[in-house]
Amino acid sequence: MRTAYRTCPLCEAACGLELTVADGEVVAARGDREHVFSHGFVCPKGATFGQLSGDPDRLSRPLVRRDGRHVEVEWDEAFAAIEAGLVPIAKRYGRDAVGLYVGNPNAHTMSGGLYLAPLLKAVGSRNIFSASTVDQMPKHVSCGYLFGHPLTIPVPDLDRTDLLLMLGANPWESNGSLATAADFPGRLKAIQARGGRFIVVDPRRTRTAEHADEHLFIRPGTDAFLLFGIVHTLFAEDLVDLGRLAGHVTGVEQVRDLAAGFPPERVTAACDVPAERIRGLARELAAAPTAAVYGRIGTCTVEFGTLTSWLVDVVNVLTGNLDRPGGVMFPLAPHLRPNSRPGGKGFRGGRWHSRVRGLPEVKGELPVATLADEIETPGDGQIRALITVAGNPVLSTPNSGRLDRALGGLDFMVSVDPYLNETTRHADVVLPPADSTRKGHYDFAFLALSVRNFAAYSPPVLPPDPAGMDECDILARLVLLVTGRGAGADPTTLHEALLTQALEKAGAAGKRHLVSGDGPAERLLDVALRAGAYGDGFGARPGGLSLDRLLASPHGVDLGPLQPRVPEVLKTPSGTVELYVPEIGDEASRLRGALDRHRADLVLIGRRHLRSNNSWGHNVPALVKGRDRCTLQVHPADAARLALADGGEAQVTSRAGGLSARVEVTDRVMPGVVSLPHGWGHDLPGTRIAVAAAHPGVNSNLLTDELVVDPLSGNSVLNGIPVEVKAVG
Ligand SMILES: Nc1nc2c(c(=O)[nH]1)N[C@H]1C(S)=C(S)[C@@H](COP(=O)(O)OP(=O)(O)OC[C@H]3O[C@@H](n4cnc5c(=O)[nH]c(N)nc54)[C@H](O)[C@@H]3O)O[C@H]1N2
Ligand SMILES: Nc1nc2c(c(=O)[nH]1)N[C@H]1C(S)=C(S)[C@@H](COP(=O)(O)OP(=O)(O)OC[C@H]3O[C@@H](n4cnc5c(=O)[nH]c(N)nc54)[C@H](O)[C@@H]3O)O[C@H]1N2
Ligand code: SF4
Ligand SMILES: [Mo]
Repeated sequence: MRTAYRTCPLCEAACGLELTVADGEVVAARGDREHVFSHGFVCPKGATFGQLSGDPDRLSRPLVRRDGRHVEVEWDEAFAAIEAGLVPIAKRYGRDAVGLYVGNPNAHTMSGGLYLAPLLKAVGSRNIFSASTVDQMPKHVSCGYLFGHPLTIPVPDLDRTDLLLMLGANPWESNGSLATAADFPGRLKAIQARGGRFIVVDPRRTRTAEHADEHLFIRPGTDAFLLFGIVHTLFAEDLVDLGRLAGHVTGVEQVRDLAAGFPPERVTAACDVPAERIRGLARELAAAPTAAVYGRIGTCTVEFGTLTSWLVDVVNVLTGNLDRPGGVMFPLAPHLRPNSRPGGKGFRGGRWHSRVRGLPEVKGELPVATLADEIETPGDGQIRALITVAGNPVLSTPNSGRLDRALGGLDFMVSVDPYLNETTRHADVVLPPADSTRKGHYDFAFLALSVRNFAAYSPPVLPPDPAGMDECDILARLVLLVTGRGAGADPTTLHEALLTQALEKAGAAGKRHLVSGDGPAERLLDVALRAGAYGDGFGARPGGLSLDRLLASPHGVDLGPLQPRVPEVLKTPSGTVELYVPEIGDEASRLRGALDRHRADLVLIGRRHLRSNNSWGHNVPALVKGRDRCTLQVHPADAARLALADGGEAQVTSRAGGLSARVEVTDRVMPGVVSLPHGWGHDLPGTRIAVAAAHPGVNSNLLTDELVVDPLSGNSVLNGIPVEVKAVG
């Protein structure tokens, strides 16, 4: 028996785990009490780290489809099958004929942070899709406009704020997103304990809402009205005060003009929040010593996602809370460097458009809502082969019934994934990466979104499985394969080329001999850390960060509370926070037009449960035990009106499709709103996920509509879907 420490890779909270290892297995996981950031916090998912890694359904060898069945093969054979299937398609039809979909866990692996970009570049296709367009793309776009770069995202300074307004987030279940905060619930309770408040705006009375000082129900998809009502009030009552940001902000007058069309009396009927309460929120945010507005999934996966995300930060700016302690602030991750000076090229989306629907590119990718169009529609640039890496779009993207059928029509498909599931069952070749116990971990994505600056690296807990392959090697071999260097090419070639590139970029071309790290990802991390904001500069700043320093600090290294970073952090052409761009003006006009829009009788929203993890936690018995969680929540008044009985079946239909679900009558949802969680629907044939298949639930994305997107980001609309519900039997 021995103890090992490792960051939990399952959600954005980045908790430190204390693992017990016996006989080459992780037999227990609990919170690491000495961890500098999570201080012993763990949730039920993190506690199953060992079971998830040791899941008997997890693939240990590649699969190749023969005569409609997936059979295990050796790695070389699998790569040879990919070369034979994929390369001729790219040669014959061009690069765009190969599409890629990359999913959420890529944000939680070192291979995703380091080897995905080279793979996308090597394939060279415009048909790149990711889970970002069913998630946070609106925030990237709004931050791109405001601060000049889509990754310059401010996070609420939870540990110091006096007032937190949270819209469309349920961190009591999700543990937080675009705000890495281990023990998010504890940090919220601490706000109250120090005399502050937090307010939740949500169409459901969530667990977070139950703990809040106030919960306001809001009609799904209408947060932009509420927020514009707040902005209107800030101007009307002369409450705008930019604080220390004065001189660093442009466009205030244009925002005033846009907000003129949204007085609280006018927006209240659309969003169902009383006008007096909207005004009150504006006054409270302006008066609080410090305040932060934070919006998440419920503000992004809606028709006005970018406008709503923009409004969140506009309120932060206008109340003087951007970039000050207790407001919203910009983290500085250890593998990154501050900018040398403010100003830059700024951000632009729509550099190209999707072939079939003309939807704009953003951050080099196209909206996943149009993936099925690109596969189904014949012509130049049609997707004939698909590569998926850590994604399950058959459960996670809108109108996924259609996508499921489209995947069946591909000429060739490769999936890098540890499971044979709803998506990968369509693959001709499945390449399963080594599990989390056998790989190192560093959070490239989430340390740049953390509410406190810190650094942590975890080495592999167990030695490599001789029959397995690390995901960096898998992705490297795919890169070499698609660039014509053969199925058998040695991945070391690419590892070394990337290291040389990284050293050059860090201005450390001659320092190769100083780099440490056992694996290729570790060596790249060492370079990034040593050249980063707190780095040792390859010896120039003794005591600074390096891989060795993190290896010697299994509980992480605390780097202190967030620091003000304006103006250095701004990459807009003017070097200021640019509140106004014409694209936003157009969206505000469109929102005006929606003020008096007809309201559907019933709209669908999603929800998350503490023991879920999008679509792939459901094969762990401890995470699915107990009552069926995949129920359709219906308000008692709607249930009465529609003659729906608690525990009975209901048929739910939308423009996109239909399904039947078990009804749960509850006043947790507001009237006119029904809720069904996503990530379920594990009863499709041809999968190898026994536990999940025994608890299948239904796929809520059979109902979501791929034809409606947030125009500026291309993000899918997954909340506020008009539906009809009828009792069955
Ligand atoms: N209706 C509705 N739909 C939603 C949402 C919603 O709120 N409502 N939320 C959306 C959001 S926020 C997201 S992020 C997406 C997620 O969408 P996806 O990323 O497409 O789906 P996941 O369920 O996260 O699937 C992850 C896949 O990665 C595999 N995997 C796990 N670990 C690894 C690994 O280390 N390496 C590799 N290669 N594969 C791995 C799993 O087996 C699984 O197949 O879903 C979205 N869909
Ligand atoms: N347990 C668990 N944790 C997870 C995940 C998981 O699947 N399970 N997924 C992870 C991922 S990939 C992500 S992106 C994060 C997401 O993290 P969160 O954003 O915190 O996710 P949710 O719990 O879905 O909370 C979204 C809330 O928005 C509400 N909502 C829906 N529509 C609207 C609307 O129009 N307006 C407002 N104001 N609210 C609305 C919903 O009722 C819900 O309570 O969670 C991560 N953590
Ligand atoms: S909150 Fe997230 S990071 Fe922490 S233990 Fe749970 S799943 Fe892991
Ligand atoms: Mo997500």
